Amino acid sequence: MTTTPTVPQLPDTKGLQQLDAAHYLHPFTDHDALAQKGARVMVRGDGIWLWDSEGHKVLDAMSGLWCVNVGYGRTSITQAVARQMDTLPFYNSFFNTTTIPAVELAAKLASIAPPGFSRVFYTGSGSEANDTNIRMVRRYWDLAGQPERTVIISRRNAYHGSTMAGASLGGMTGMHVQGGLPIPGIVHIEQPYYADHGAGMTPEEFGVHAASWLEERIRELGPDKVAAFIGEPVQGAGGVIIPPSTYWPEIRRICDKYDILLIADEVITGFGRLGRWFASELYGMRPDLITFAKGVTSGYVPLGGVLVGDRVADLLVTGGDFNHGFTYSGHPVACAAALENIRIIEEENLVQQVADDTGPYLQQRFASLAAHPLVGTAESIGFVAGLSLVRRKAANVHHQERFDPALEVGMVCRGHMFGNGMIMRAVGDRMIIAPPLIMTRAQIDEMIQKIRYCLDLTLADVQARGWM
Ligand code: PXG
Repeated sequence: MTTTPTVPQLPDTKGLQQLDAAHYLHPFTDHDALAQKGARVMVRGDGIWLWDSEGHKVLDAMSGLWCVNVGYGRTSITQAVARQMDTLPFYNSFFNTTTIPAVELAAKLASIAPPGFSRVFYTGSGSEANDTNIRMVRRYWDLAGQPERTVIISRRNAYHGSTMAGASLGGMTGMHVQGGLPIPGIVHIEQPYYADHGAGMTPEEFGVHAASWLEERIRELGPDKVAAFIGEPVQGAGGVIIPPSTYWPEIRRICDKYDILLIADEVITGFGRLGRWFASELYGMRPDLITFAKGVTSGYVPLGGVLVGDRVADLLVTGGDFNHGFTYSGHPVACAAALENIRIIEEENLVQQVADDTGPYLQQRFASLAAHPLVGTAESIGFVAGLSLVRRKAANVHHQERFDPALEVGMVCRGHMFGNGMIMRAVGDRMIIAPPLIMTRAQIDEMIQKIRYCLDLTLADVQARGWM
């Protein structure tokens, strides 16, 4: 008879790291550097906490990768998944068939989506969903009798995924230089980042100005060539870039003027992260299509898709076959996980809690970090937040002095965070978080305390290196 040990056995970290280095190609990773350090092995999660293979407890302020909205350890999701696996682990939605979870989730999504969205197309990820968007808007314009409308306009420093189309829609130069991207038919305008481009303007003036770059580009291309504009309501992977309040309404006005479709990529901002089911509602975007993934299942099982607004859907459903789809479109297990995840978000009132209580509290506490000698600005909206590390502070953001990017101060800061039980990401010199939506006020206090402590360590480190 075997006995259950009361203290869980720690796995063989060194052995796992060696196997990892020998066999596992990680996403976005310098493998030589990783092999020297050895990968950190995560073994368990509960609530907002993770434990690694050496027994360290870590506050996961990134919700995994912007996705574990309801936190770790939700046994009702694992049970829903197990039940569906036992009943019907897979069936497809091709050839005039469907499955119960796929239908029920589609109806549920229609009920929480903004007005004018009654249909969904499922994918396995956010990248596939954005590929779907390109195919769908081009199909739409074909059916609408304007097949020459093919160009999609996106923005620099946007992130829309890592497939050929996703990376092309994205505006990451580091991705474009590898593999001859972007693919044809995708062009980029500048991002609405006030600190970089708003000198001499108020944020509100800058929002309208940044939107005018879209109109300029439409006129250059010819409005009859442009199919759609795509943007994240708040840029996530680009460093939590929060646009001025005037930006999206002006973008919508321009899209209306030239009859261009608007795609809101809500892979990060959906499912309560900004205190609304979808951030488009917060910003008055009124998009035609909404990309989703991540928070739809809280990352427990992969799922993504496109919420299709009635303008596009009405033409698509009467236009004959749309020759597009994936083996795992509407995967019943993923849909079962999503249904239970959404049920939890509703039962625990998490969207409202972020909107009315913990979101404003995080905003106030996070803003207090701007007093730190190393921090230029610190801003948040809902449950995403970012701060800029600067060499010399100034009340006017455009008078602050930044660090030489080659010093990689953000990575130094990230090292102190990771080394002290705190997951806070670095994007250049911006330090960013996106905590699980279940985080309480007391946990926000604990997190801010950890961040401040690690900023102190970074400051001492940067001064010791003579960088400041
Ligand atoms: N759109 C947005 C807005 C995203 O943030 C995707 C699409 C692609 O989703 P998939 O499921 O294909 O990964 C994302 C993904 C980072 C980071 O470094 C962010 C993402 C993915 C990987 C890393 O912040 N976002």
